[in-house]
Amino acid sequence: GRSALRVQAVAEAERPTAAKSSASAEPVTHDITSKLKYLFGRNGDYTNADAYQGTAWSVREKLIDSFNKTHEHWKKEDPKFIYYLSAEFLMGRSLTNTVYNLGIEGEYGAALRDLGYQMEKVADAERDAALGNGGLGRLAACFLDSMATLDLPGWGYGIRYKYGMFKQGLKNGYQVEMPDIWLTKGNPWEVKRDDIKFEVGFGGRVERKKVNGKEMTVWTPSEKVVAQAYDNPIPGYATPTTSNLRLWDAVPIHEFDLGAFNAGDYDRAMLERERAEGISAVLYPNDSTPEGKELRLKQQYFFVCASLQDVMSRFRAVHGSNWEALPEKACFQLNDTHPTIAVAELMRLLVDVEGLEWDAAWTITTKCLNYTNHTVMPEALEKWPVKVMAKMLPRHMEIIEVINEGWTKWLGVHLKDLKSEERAQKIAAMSIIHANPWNADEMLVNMAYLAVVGSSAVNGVAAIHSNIVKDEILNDFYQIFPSKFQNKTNGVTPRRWLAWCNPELAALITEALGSSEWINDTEKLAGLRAFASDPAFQAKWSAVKKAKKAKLAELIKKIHGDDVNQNALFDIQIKRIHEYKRQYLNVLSIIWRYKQLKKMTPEQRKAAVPRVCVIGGKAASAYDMAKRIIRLVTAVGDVINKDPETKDYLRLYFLPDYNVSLAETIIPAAELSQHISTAGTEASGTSNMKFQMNGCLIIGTWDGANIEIAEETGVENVFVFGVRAEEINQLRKDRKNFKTDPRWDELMKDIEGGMFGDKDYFKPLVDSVNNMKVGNDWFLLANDFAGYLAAQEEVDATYKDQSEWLRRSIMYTAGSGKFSSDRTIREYAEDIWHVKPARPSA
Ligand code: H53
Repeated sequence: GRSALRVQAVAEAERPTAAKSSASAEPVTHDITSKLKYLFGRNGDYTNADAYQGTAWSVREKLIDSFNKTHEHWKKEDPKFIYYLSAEFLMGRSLTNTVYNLGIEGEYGAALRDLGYQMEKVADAERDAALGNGGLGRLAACFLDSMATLDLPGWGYGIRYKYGMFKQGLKNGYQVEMPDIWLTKGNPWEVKRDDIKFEVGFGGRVERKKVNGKEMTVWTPSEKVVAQAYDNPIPGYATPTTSNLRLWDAVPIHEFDLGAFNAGDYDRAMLERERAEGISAVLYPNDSTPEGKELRLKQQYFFVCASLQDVMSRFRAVHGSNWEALPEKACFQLNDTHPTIAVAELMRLLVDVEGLEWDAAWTITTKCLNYTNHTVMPEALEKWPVKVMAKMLPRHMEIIEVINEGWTKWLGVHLKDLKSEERAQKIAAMSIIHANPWNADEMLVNMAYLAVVGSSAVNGVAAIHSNIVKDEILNDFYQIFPSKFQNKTNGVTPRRWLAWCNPELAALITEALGSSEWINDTEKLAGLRAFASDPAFQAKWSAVKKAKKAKLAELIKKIHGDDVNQNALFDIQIKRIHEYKRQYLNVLSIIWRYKQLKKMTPEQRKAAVPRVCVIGGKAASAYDMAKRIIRLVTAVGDVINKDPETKDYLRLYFLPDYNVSLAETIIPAAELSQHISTAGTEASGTSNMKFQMNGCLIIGTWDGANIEIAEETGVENVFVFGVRAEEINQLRKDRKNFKTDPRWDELMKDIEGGMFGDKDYFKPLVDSVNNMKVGNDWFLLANDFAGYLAAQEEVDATYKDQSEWLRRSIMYTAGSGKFSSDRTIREYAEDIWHVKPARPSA
């Protein structure tokens, strides 16, 4: 059965020798070995990687049982579904999450022990499913976990990339990128649906024709591919519900172009295959910056087209062509602008294929769709050239033109009280199709505008961000549709990001609170506040942190060969490398710390708080500045980690190939984490929430979800510094009048002068922030530098008082209840989706 998880079991599973009833483990042991025998032809003498395969293929069957039960139930009940359309799902590993969510970790842990293995090591053999870049993709994965846990009928829809996020290596301290070949050993977590395939077309021509006496538009694509479905079951926690992530693989229409093959034109026959497979081949490695590549638009249309057809075909099977009722049975969440072509595609399917009148189709479309904006940077919103769209999706371009005509006409009426010139300006500013501001000859389709016009609800992802969306980015639209705009502060799943990645802390929390109910009711974590100042509890809390630090130290040793001081403050910044996230500012403060240590006498140094600084994150392959920042981190690390005078007090390590599973090791070990984006630039951030849950103190700016985290934790417990979002426009304008701190000037000279070598390579980095003219230092590092150093001093002072530090640490976890994605998903379900739980019987 699927019992509610007892954290006691988690703690027990951790102990390698804990003798649990092997009677219950025996059938599982047998199942694992027979999987190895009959699926892989193996007989004994297994590696951890083998044990992983056997275990995963065995667990898969339990997962599918649960999946089938859930979907039988949903089929019978026919509830309204939410479909989460996302170009990215950053799932990470599945084994641990699956056994814990299904409540079968006890049996499987025991079975593996009987076979002589440890679950943790076996789980470590799994490759991450890295079908996403960063925050946006991981958010989608957390949302799936919460939707299933809350029994909400809902699926994710996306692309089954053959190559996910690239693997990052370091060569002489520079980033190198390697392909993520993640499917070579098979994927036990997916089910290929040979019966679920849809055609997706591109290019070609559009004609008006009489079909059965009715004037219709017929699109004849010049190129077609098939979208092949793969289902990835998503187990909820402490519920029989297992939902689904359906990913599409692009395959050729004809296995071979037989005509060409018979004529001996082998190359041409293979071309179709290559072209089709190219669509789902690789994830674009960009995070929060658009990649205006045609293939990217093709990917977007590919998965949206297949997903909409799939939903409509299931609807048709039950409700026939009663499309007016579609919004009562289905709604879609557009995760950023990436799936926005859905607005035009749903119109096309309803009007051209199903024969509905335009206005009826428009009502249905706008009722079904909702849009989440995830970025404040206007240049990061997708805009596709009309030329590209018209060539690749000629019918969609027409539809968008008609939508825009109707929209601008409606605006004209709505704004009739404005003076005609002003009205014309407003309409031009809100037109979905507009000229490229940098190239007046080029017309663009603004995908965010299309999404807003085509949706019922538009939301931002943290309070400050939603306000910026309303007041700046989409202000014109907000003026017209104030009630469309909402906030849904992001969240993370407390299963993966606390209970499963930190079972020791989970066990302690459960012991203190007297139950493990907090795992799906995180508001209960507030009960920890009562223990925050209790010395005995602090001692236990600290012991867990120490154990997790030891694990991270082991990892650093494995990667860099160095032993680090485990009593040092573990100071972490892990996220995509981006100028707005300001890893550079972090490095500058580390250099400053190093220089201070160098000036001290050995006695003075002994009084300093030792730190182990860790930075990790990938740079988009074409993002030159980000790559230089990585090199600066490694170069500074090379100098300070070897310096015999200071190396006991300060280290800096770059951990390559930061991904979900690495985060699961790093976050529980962190004591201080850095979220130091320029105020008003990070839409939300979600790793900040994961650190908070794990009792890690935050040094951060007044930005994104940091603000709400500080409010929940007590602002006085957070190291806040820096300018406020309202100030940045003015500060940017005043750039040339800004007087830099003398310490800043010194650091710039150090880097420029070659203190860390590679001075030519670092020159553009120095120039990007150090030349006090308008436009330089766009992210205001110089403005925040002094405040940041002061906040760092406060960190040191607080760390010296361990009981105060531990009190704060407990207060962080206690204040993290709001940041469960269960809360976020409940809000989406109630305020936007209007979907209700539908739990199958156990
Ligand atoms: O989305 C996260 C936010 C984070 C934001 C991130 C994001 C991407 O990862 C990619 C594209 C994009 O527009 C935004 O940068 O602040 O927490 C989830 O909402």
